[in-house]
Amino acid sequence: MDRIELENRLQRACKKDLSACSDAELWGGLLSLVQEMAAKKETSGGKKKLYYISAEFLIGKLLSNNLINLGIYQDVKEILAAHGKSLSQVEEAEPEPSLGNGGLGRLAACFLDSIATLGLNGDGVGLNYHFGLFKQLFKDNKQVEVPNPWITDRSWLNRTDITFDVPYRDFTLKARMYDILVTGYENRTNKLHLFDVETVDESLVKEGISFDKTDIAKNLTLFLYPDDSDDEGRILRIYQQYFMVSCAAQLILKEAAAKGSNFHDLPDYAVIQINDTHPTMVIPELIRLLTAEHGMEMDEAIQVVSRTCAYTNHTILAEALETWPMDFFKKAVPQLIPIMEILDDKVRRKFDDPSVYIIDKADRVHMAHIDIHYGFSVNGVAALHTEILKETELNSFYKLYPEKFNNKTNGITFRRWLMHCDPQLADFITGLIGDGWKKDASALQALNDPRFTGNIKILHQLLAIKEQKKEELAQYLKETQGISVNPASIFDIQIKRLHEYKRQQMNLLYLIRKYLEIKRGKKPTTPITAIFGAKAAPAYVIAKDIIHGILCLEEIIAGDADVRPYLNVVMAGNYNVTLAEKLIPACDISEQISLASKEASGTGNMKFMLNGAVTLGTEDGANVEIHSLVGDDSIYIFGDRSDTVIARYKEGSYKSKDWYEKDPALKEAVDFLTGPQMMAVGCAENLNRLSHELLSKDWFMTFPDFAAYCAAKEQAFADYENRTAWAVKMLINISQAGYFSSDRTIEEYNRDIWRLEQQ
Ligand code: 26V
Repeated sequence: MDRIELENRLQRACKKDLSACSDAELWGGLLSLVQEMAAKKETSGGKKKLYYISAEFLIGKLLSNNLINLGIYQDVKEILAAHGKSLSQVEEAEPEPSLGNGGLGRLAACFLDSIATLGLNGDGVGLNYHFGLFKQLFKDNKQVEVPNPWITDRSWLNRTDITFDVPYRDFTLKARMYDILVTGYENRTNKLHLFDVETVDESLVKEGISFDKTDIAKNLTLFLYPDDSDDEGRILRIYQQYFMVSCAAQLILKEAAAKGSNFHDLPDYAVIQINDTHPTMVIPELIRLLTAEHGMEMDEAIQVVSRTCAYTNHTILAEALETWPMDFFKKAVPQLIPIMEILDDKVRRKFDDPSVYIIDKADRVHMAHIDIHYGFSVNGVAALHTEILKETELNSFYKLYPEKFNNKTNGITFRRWLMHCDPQLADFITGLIGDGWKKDASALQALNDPRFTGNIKILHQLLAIKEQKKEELAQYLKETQGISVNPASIFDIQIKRLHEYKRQQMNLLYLIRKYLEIKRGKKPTTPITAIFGAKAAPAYVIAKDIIHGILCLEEIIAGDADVRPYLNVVMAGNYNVTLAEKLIPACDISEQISLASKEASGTGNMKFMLNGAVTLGTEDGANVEIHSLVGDDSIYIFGDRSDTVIARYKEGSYKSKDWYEKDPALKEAVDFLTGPQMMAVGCAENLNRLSHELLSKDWFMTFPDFAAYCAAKEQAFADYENRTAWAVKMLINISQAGYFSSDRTIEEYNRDIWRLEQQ
């Protein structure tokens, strides 16, 4: 479509002169235009289809991504500019759907983009949470949660005519399917199917994010991960999960039948990727439907379903591996119990090892065990993670089914995480090596060439782009959150879910130490801005205490004229995809400091690298692969390695107090947490609890890594001073990021697991 036609169509969609439109009106017009163009690229092509079922799809705002993928971004930007409008202002009018929590949900969104981009026949299936994950506010240096409504009159959601009945023990709910179009980059359009309950009632939410957890018909799709600190909250999760998978199973059978499947051949028509254990009930539900409603013999139904389902594990943290008491199923979905008992019984007849049973002695159902026994593929999400699954965490299963285990190192879509969030850098790269990298990310390797890494002018252009992004971030934080940051400082950024294993608390201890050092007169050559972004699960007490600690330090430094010019600590509020898109391009140092063995992969680490930040990290998750790609000189690796950590857990001998006693700098930082300055701005209960947790437990072993972390960080700050040498590190990181394109990951899923035809 040429520019004139595009302009005419946009004009028609907006129903008035573009110059006279508000940003919201322009957004609405672009929404209609994009929907129309995307729908034309829909294909139902392909006998076999992938169903990617996930509790989370952290899709972010969709306008720019869709404009890029439809190939009209630049034209639209220029058309708007000619009418005195700014596309980035128009983007601000779009609410961000918060249908995810972290990496797992964002990964699902990147995958949908790549599946469509590669021309594969695959849709996402999830839930239409009206308030998504909560919105985070800060009050008295503490996190406060409020609902995050995102469904406005006009939105990317399209209501469909497809409805299903979802049966529970005491009632049946009517489900309706809503679709969001998923555009591929210059390719086909797929769909994200989000199911909603017809009777949902937003007015059920009272104070903050609290609501009647027992009124399932009204509350089912209000929130993602409702508080599960009590049984009512936990059972609600079962209701939600069953709703999602029952709809998915009915949709899958309906679509397969429409294409001619007799269900004995279901694996020729459908493959299901189970994203972590939240959708696991799809296995017994499909078996139930095939036997009870379609007359298939139990044994065959189990066979058919096992050949259709594949499982991805995203964590080795014991508390995140779901097990549910049988009682919950009895209350909510008793129809699944006989099937789960049969599945368990078959396992018991075959294997003599209680660690692989589905139902344990305490009558709890181990969801991952269902996936592993009754799926045909089990994958981890980074090389180290898959090794740990095979050798440690899931070793008893690996011994039974070595052929099922495979690794699929995560990836990110370069459309959103480079072309959209840093167009200047994207153009700079294209100027150097052409635009082949947009379709084949491995082409970025051409940047690792002495013609570029040895060219001062090019290196300084790269630094100038980073400076520009830092300026833009500074302005954005000022405008949206009233936060001041100095763009001439080093931007050191840690953005991810708040969790003890990710060790934001270790970064906090470092910053306390730095604060005290500056107070004593040791000033950094270049000022440092440490930026955090993180939400803590509402019932996760220590995570909230860590946020409190960071916010208190932020206040202390802001009020200290001696230190303020040299060190700034900033906790940006309501961290989400939109904020990540601003923070990542502006970052100098990417904090990836999880306790080795605990971060399955990480995907933020990949986004930072692609945008020319240098990683400061442990040998954990995909950091290991980043390290081997960029080499020792372009990354800062520190701390104990996973085998040491795993051995220390096994020994059970770790005592944090010993480390505290023997490292005076660590002791001073820990003591500061409960010292008079923190107490003056903070709350004794939270600060004492945090300090006590570290001194009596420190389950994620921050103390043993603390000295090495500080040393590595100081080295990074020192190296930053040599600007051209630093720019070489940046360029090497960008040049090696191609491996982490989600297009590569999806090609591997398709080659090894899904086996869909490419169109
Ligand atoms: C578990 C739980 C348990 C309790 C309440 C809420 C909740 C929500 C999600 C989960 C599953 C956590 C799994 C997860 O998010 N894993 C992340 O997956 C990313 C994509 O593979 C990966 O990059 C991260 O390293 C991994 O932490």
